[in-house]
Order: sequence, then C-alpha cells, then structure tokens
Amino acid sequence: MTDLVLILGDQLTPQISSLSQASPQTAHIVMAEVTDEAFYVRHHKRKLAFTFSAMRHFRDALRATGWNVTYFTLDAGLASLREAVARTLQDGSYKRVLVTEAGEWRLHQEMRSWADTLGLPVLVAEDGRFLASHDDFARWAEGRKQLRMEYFYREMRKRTGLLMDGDKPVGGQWNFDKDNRKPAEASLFMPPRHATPVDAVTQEVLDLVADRFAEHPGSLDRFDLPVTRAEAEQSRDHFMQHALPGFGDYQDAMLAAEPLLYHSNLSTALNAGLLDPLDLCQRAEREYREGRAPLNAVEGFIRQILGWREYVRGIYWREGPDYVRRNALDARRPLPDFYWTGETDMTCLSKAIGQTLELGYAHHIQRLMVTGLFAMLADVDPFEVHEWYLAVYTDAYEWVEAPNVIGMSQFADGGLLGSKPYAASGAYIDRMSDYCSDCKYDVKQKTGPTACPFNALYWDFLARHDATLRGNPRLGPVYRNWDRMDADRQSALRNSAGAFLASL
Ligand code: FAD
Ligand code: DLZ
Ligand code: SF4
Repeated sequence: MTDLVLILGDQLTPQISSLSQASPQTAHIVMAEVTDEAFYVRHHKRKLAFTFSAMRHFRDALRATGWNVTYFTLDAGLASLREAVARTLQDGSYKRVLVTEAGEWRLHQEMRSWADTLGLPVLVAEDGRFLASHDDFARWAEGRKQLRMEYFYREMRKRTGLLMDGDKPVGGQWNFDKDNRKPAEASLFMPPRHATPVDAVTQEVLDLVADRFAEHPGSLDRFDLPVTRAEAEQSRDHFMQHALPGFGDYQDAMLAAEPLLYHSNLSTALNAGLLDPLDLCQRAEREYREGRAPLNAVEGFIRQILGWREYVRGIYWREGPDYVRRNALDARRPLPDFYWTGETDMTCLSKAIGQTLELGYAHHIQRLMVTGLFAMLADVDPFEVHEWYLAVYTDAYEWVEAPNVIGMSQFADGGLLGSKPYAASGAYIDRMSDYCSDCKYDVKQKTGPTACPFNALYWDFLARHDATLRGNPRLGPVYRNWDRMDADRQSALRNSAGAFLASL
C-alpha cells in the first residue's frame, strides 16, 4: 500500500476529498475513536453515541465496497488521531498520508505538524462538501466593508441557480423571512416525526457511552438519530413530505411540548457527511416546483443551508483561531450552573435547556432567543457560552457553532456577523412561544421579584453597554425609548436587574 487515508468522525462521505485521491488497490484507511476528540469538551452523551455509531457504520460500508480499513475503538486506548496514524504506519510501507481538512482550527493546526513528526508527506485536501470553497468565500468577501449574509446568499442563489427564474429570484423576492414568524398554538397540528430504530452496532455504542461517559451531560434515552446514509435519507424524505410545507410559517415559533415543530432535525447527519447540502436544497426546490410546498417554506429552508450554513463557515475560517476568544462587550460572568441542569424557575430556559439535555437538540430560535439571549443579557463570558454550545448539541462542530454563538448570539465579535445584538425582552419570548403561561415570573411585569427577569435585564444590558452600543444606528430608536424614561423608572429597572444578577 502506498497511501494511508485518515477519515475523521465528521467525514463520513464516500466522496470525501481524501478518498477520491486514492483507490482500494493502493490505499489503506484508518479511522479511530480517540480520547482527545471524545473529551476536548464535555460532549453530550448522544453526540458521542451518534459519532461512534455513525463511524462504525461507515467503516462497515467502506469494507463492503472493497476498502481495507483499520478501525480503533475507544477500548484500544489511543489518545489522538495522530497516534492512530502513527500506529497504522508501522504496519506497512506507506509513501504518504491523505486526509481531508478538519472542521476545527484546533485539529487543523495540529495536522500541520504531522508531516514532521510522522516523517512522511501529509496531504491535507480541501473539504469539497460545501457549496462555497475557501477561495469562493475569500473572493466574495474581498474589499467589502461589511460581510452580510443576505448578499452572500444572493450570490450563492445566482451561482447555483437554486430558486432562480433566469437571473431573477423565484417569486420576485430573494427572502421571505418576514412571512416566517408566525407564533405556534399548542393546538396546532404537528407533522409526524421520523425515528430511526437502534440496531446492534448502535446498541453496543450506547452501552459504551453509558459506561465510559457517565459524567458527561445529557441523556441516551430514546436514541433515534439516523447513523447511516440510507437512514439519513429516509429522515430527509420524511421531512420533505411531512414538515417542509409548514417550515416557513412556524420557523421562529417555540412550543414546550414540541421540540421540533416543523424543523428538519437534519443538521447532525448533514454535518457528519451523511447528507449532501446541494441535494437537500434541490429536493426542497422540487417540492415547491411540483406544488407540494409553498415558496416561503422552501426559500426559508434553502436560505438556512445555502446561505447561513455556508456563510458562517466562511466567517469561521476567515477570522482565524482566535475568533472564539472575542469578547467585544467584555462579558465576564461565569456560565450559570443551570445551563447544565435545566434547574431554573424561568420556564423558557428550563424547557429549552431540559430539551437540549434530553435530545442534544434545540431549534435555531431556542438557541438564539432563549439560551443565547439570556447569556448575552447577563454578560456571560462568551467563551464559556461557546464551550457549552459546542458540548451540548449533537450537530456542533466549531466551524458552524462558533460564528453562531460568538457572532450571532453573543455579539462578541462586535458586529462582524450581525448588524446589531439580538437583544429582546420577555415580550418576544411570550409572542413566539407558550412558555410564559407556565412560568413563576410574570412576563408583563417589568420590575420587582416576580417580574420576568428578561424585561429588566434587557434595559440594563443596553444601559450597561451604552458606550459601545449607542452609536449603532439600528439601536437608535431603542436608546431614544430608554432616554424618554424618567430617572426613577430607569433606576427601578437597573436595580431589578442588579438584584436578579446578584442572585445567579
Ligand atoms: P432546520 O431549522 O431544519 O434548518 C435546516 C438546516 O439549515 C439545518 O439542518 C442546518 O444545517 C442549516 N442551518 C439553519 N440555521 C443555520 C445557521 N444559523 N447556521 C448554520 N446552518 C444553519 N447549527 C449547527 O449545525 N451546529 C451548531 O453547532 C450550531 N450552533 C448554533 C448555536 C447558536 C447560538 C445558534 C443561534 C445557532 C446554531 N446553529 C448550529 C444553527 C441552527 O440552530 C441549527 O443548524 C439548527 O437548529 C439545526 O436544526 P435543524 O436541522 O432542525 O434545522
Ligand atoms: C466529535 C467527535 C468525537 C466525539 N469523537 C471522535 C473520534 O473519536 N474520532 C474522530 O475521528 N472524530 C471524532 N469526532 C469528530 C471530530 O471531533 C471532528 O472531526 C473534529 O472536531 C473536526 O471537525
Ligand atoms: Fe421566560 Fe420571562 Fe416568559 Fe418566564 S415570563 S418564560 S422567564 S420570558
């Protein structure tokens, strides 16, 4: 054998660039469950089980198509992926190591030193599973004062031809976001959900994770994530048929008893390489063109994948490894313990966190406008917030998690990703969810011990960060409202927020 190909746990795609440069006749593959990857954050148990089960299924699929694969399970006791490569190199006379670039700076930087320490060439190929390459993003970003997602998205629509009629967007509009903000009623009919049954490979992994990762957050109960390409495709088809038509209308809605609503829950499979982003967008477009799903749903879904997903990845690699340490608002509070337990009287937080610990899943608005919003209003250290998100969601890898957390939800990059902080009071959560009707706090009350904490925190946040945020043109009207309040009202709000923060 001349080539040793390393495949990482989120590179489970038969056409991955490292493999497409090799052939079963001349290459050997190595995959490994290693402690460095398993412990670099306190991954949710479900994320660990998903990763190991999907890796083991991918190993079996590779072997079935003629590849030789060395696979180290966690029991082999290897610390790192480098060690797995070094160990396998001892068993042959290889000429080079092939690997597709990692999705996190941490590992990407480490790989740069491998050629020296392993003593043979290590070819790191670009990850071709994205619709915009590093060069595409760099070309788009070049010379722009602001890197706004909307303009990137329009460019991507034109380039891919998705939802285009010639050079015009289908429906005469690029973006139907304003049609995607309906609150959901608890009585709303919900689409049936797809659950993948647990097979013997997954069961073995569930036992391993329960045994070896008992201290990690989250539950393994009712594990139902797809762990093979075929299962992920079934999940995809089920979503397209049952939930995509309602995806647009209720995209921003939150219901305590319905974690998924009309969301796809496909991000975990997609990020691990079990699904293809272009294929997902094309299938969604077909649902619209053939009259089975409305335009606001299909455009909304395509925008998340073709727009947001590609855009945040571009930002992550462009901004470099220190991006996760940005802290534009100088927020220093430790992450409250209830993020790891869900034990708080604030129903919105206890439901969103409880659901996260149960499933390793929360949809976008829960992540942005409940857990993210609270952390930002309470001045929680963005790096701690980032580590929490990276740990608790089954779809979390830094390339996609960090820009969403550091940039979009915490405004810790000072406005690179979003033109203003996503700050809101309890009224927003009340409008978009059914959480407040079952809460100890009163969302209509602004100050005092029984008032919704988000209300005073919202104004206190704006007052605390006056020097940094007042100049933001999009916050002008909000600061004018603050200025119009009399001094007593202002100090009541600030005292209420101060008392709450002190109690955390
Ligand atoms: P759907 O609502 O069905 O959306 C369809 C697909 O669009 C998703 O599967 C996902 O691939 C993509 N998508 C949607 N929104 C985004 C976005 N903002 N950025 C990138 N892709 C997007 N997504 C992750 O994949 N991993 C993360 O670690 C992650 N962390 C986040 C942290 C915060 C604070 C926020 C606000 C968002 C985060 N997101 C992350 C984006 C988004 O919340 C998830 O992609 C989505 O909730 C996954 O659920 P779904 O598959 O049901 O998505
Ligand atoms: C997430 C994860 C975990 C928990 N374990 C492994 C592992 O043991 N072996 C592996 O190859 N990959 C794992 N992964 C995925 C990697 O962490 C991921 O490839 C990097 O973070 C780069 O995106
Ligand atoms: Fe959350 Fe406030 Fe509503 Fe309670 S009242 S659920 S704390 S927004």
